[in-house]
Amino acid sequence: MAAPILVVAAALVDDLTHPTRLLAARRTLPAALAGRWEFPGGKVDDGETPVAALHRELREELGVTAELGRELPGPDDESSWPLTDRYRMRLWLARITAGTPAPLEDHDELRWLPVTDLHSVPWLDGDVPIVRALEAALHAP
Ligand code: 9L3
Ligand code: MG
Repeated sequence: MAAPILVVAAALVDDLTHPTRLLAARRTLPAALAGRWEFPGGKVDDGETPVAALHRELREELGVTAELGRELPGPDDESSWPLTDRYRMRLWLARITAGTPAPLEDHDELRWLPVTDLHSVPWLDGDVPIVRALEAALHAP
């Protein structure tokens, strides 16, 4: 089978050093994923770097510009997280530097979740382990 496609996403927080809130986005498609919540982002295009793809996705999906913080490394090659047979994902902490996030594409709701209450929405199955790792990373001294 072909190598999994790389997806990039952002853990958008209010403050990179002392985060108190995280932006979650509710998907509208495909039908199997509609209504589930995710870290906003998407597929890296051919010839595009992962970081450039993430900035593009944040502009297209939310209408924002962001500065990236550290990456939350996953267990796969190139520090990615397994999502499904078809997709793997890399995730960076990020903070909005311009724009007010709006659900412009592929989402119908955005919500700032307290970092102490990240499980109050139904995350995509693939994002759940990443949410857990993020919680651990944020609570680490
Ligand atoms: N996906 C999972 N978690 C995420 C993101 C951004 C994406 N946080 C999955 C859903 C899709 C695939 O990756 O099956 C491609 O994402 P998109 O390009 O449809 O956003
Ligand atoms: Mg997307």
